[in-house]
Amino acid sequence: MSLPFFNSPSLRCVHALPGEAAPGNLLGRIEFGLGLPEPTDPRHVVVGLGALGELPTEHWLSDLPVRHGVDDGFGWAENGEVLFGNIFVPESELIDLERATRKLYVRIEQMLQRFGYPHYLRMWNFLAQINAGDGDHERYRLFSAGRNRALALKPNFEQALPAATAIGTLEPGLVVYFLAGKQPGLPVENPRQVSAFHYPRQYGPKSPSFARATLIGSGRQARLLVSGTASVVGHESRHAGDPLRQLDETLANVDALLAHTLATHFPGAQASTRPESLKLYLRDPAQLPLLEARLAALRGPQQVPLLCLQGDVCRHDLLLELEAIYAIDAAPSASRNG
Ligand code: 3EB
Repeated sequence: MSLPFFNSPSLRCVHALPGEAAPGNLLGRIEFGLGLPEPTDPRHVVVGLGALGELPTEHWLSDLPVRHGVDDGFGWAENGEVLFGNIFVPESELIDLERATRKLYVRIEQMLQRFGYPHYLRMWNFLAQINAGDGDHERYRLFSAGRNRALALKPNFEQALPAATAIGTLEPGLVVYFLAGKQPGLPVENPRQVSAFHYPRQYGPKSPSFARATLIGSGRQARLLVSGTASVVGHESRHAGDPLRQLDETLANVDALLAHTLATHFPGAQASTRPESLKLYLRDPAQLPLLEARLAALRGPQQVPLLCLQGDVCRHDLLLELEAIYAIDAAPSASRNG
């Protein structure tokens, strides 16, 4: 079967050791840890989160040749199908966090247009002290409002939102990295969850602008880029204080998202999903041992790479968040000729 969207990046995400030479051309390398030196290669990103396992680095690799450079303060790399971009904004430029975020996202939008990759696919946001500030002055809410004000400049922006992650770091400043496409991906929502862009007022003056997942790829080789997913059902946080129950609720959310994706976008196809890479953000690293059996089961017999990081989730009562990439293997639908 073929899908009504085409973004078939020869793109892989690999979790590995920093020095481990992964085969392929490098689009981006994200290193997680505290006190790491500032990168010099524009494709390298450093994020101030404690790495809890032995795989502290995420590589985005491509089979196609990659060009890279620096533009308007962004490190960038492109392969003709996708653009990887990244930027670090120091705390001194975040005094008015909402305005700074709005300006940053406007610059990102301009960059996508300038480079000819107008479609957001996936955004990662790492913000220091994400839960600091009360009520609507919480830093996450200010960030969220600024992001919304920038993205809402586009008509129908809620129909083309990217999958995203927003996590609190232990080091100052804001790190954003992203993937954008020449062709659009397909945003996917989760039937168990109110769309984040429709969250009610109680979570802030502007709702968070992201999709639950982005479907990319075509036909038989599709991938689902799953947003940071937490123990949120409807719009409410569940199981405050209980990390194991929060993980189970999170896994139920991911399962529902996968089932919904297959039912909606691969009807009648013999489609199955398998995880390719996983990332867990955990507020309190002391809780990791409690979760290990569940995580091993999630990784499956192949023991899919799982990157475990210490980070703050954007609501006080959420203890953990999981993001993932799933491959979707679909046999040609019986009603078509291949
Ligand atoms: C949630 O479901 C959890 O603001 O970009 C997850 C993923 C969350 C991304 C974001 C927030 C974001 O609302 C929080």
